[in-house]
Amino acid sequence: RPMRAVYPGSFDPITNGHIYIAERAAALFDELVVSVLLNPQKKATFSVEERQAMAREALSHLPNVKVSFFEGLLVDFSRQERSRVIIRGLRALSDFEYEFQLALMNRQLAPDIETLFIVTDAKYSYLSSHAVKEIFHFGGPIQEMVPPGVYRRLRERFPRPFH
Ligand code: COD
Repeated sequence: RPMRAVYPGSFDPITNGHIYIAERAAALFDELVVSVLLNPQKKATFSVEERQAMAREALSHLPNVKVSFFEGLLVDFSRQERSRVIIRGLRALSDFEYEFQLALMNRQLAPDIETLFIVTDAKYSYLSSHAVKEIFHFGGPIQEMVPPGVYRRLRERFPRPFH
């Protein structure tokens, strides 16, 4: 049976840091499912459809990657996808506390599912979806931080004279 992993996240929007993790995970597994969280309680900048479209476009060079979305518990989605591996990216030490809690919680819910951490590239260690949106709002350059499709959608979404 092919080895499959799930890479979950908000991806609001996908950044070059996320893409880097997806590329490395796709090289390790037969199939990688990048899955966007649909959470009506958590206000996202982009709809789940937009977030999937941006991720699909940005990952189209990886033939063994599929983009989808999930609702509810991540471990339930992983089981449904027949994956026993959850991929997460690690940036600085500040990610650790949250990621550690998430991984232990998921292990308690599903002991057979493993969380696998992939360390980011140094050049993406400061990069987050939140930072990209904030820099964009204040007119800063984000072209090196996100794929072209994300840059275009940000400009469409938040038209400003200086963009
Ligand atoms: N370089 C490398 N990795 C990065 C970078 C970067 N520059 N930026 C982000 N990442 C990593 C993050 O560390 C994370 O591992 C992943 O990429 C996705 O990041 P985000 O921010 O888009 O996604 P999150 O952290 O908001 O995703 C949280 C989940 C959706 C996984 C989580 O909330 C969840 O599973 N929710 C469903 C309910 C559930 O099952 N909860 C668990 C029990 S408490």
